[in-house]
Amino acid sequence: MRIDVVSIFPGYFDALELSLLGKAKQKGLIDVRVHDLRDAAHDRHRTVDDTPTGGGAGMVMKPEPWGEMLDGILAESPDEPAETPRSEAHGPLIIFPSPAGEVFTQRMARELAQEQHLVFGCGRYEGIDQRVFDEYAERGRVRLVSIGDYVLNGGEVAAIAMIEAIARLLPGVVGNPESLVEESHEEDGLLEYPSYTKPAEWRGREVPSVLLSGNHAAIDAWRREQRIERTRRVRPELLPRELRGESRGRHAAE
Ligand code: 6GU
Repeated sequence: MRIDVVSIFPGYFDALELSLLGKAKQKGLIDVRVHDLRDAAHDRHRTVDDTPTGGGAGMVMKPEPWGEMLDGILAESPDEPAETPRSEAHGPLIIFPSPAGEVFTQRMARELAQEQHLVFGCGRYEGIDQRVFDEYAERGRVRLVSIGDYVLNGGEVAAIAMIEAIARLLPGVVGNPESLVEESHEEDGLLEYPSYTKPAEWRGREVPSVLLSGNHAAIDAWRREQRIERTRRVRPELLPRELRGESRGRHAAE
């Protein structure tokens, strides 16, 4: 998968060199290229922002540097450009991280992991001139995506979160593919069960005895029960309908 990132703070993306993603890059499973938006700003101060037209607080990112940068990236895309404009089938997908976007989920990560070429356009200040979104939505596919209901200073941290969630789903990135299905938000939408390792007792705290029993059916049943309990307590809205009514009435105390 090819990933291009545009930002005025390319240094944020040094984090992608670490750990699993760094190895995936080395193995050629993902090809991440980070671009400094200021390279497409040609005045003496390499200006990328200006005051909001119509007034208001803060600054807005100017369209010209974005246009030059994105045109260059799209011209080099390894993905076939869409035959018909607005076609859902082909061509690179431009993602603008934005608190005004649709919310990023594991489902979306799985969907985006099918793409050949993703472009992340990270805005700062109060946002990017609307005509940039309109221009590229007319020429191809654009999505505004938020990583949750809180406000960050810019799209960089959100883009890193999304890239990690997407890249770890690509074949060969995570060593043991089975560890991908047994996690929160995968398979059945329940949260993960609690994990333990040795020693069997630590600071007077014991590992639940069922886990030491060797009875795999009992262990599976216990883990499933833990996942349901935890989901009901922390994220009741995630609980599948068929598990909703089974409350044991002790959650108010927790
Ligand atoms: Cl994608 N961007 C910003 N600036 N803030 C956010 C966000 C994105 N997602 C949640 N908060």
